[in-house]
Amino acid sequence: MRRVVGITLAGLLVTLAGCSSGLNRPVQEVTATIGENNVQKIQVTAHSFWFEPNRIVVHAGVPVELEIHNGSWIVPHNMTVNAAEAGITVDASAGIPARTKTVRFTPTQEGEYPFFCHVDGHAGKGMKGTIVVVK
Ligand SMILES: [Cu+2]
Repeated sequence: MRRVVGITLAGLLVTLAGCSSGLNRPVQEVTATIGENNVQKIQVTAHSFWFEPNRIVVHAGVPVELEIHNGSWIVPHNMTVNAAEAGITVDASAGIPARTKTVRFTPTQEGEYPFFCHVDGHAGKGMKGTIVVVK
């Protein structure tokens, strides 16, 4: 009986971890809409191991409010953007139990800037994406 429970628990943990690969996933693009208060709001879910969406289009010169939600109950995730030249510096960890983190920045320069999860080898498993700054 104990063995059956152990096996069931292991199966449950694997299911909860969502150990599906984020590699070769299709591009899912979302364009921010500018709200009444002149803020572009975007929500991103960090799954194990991919971001949804993985391509985020924002407008230059308009503040961005980015809400990162961890879609996993047991795997901590993060979103990092190192694009200080474009006004985008993000290092937001969405852990457990604080699974949602909101960050704000104002992109200043058009271009494409990569983002990734810096936890363990998650980026290599597919936790990567692109912030596209347009006029
Ligand atoms: Cu991660």
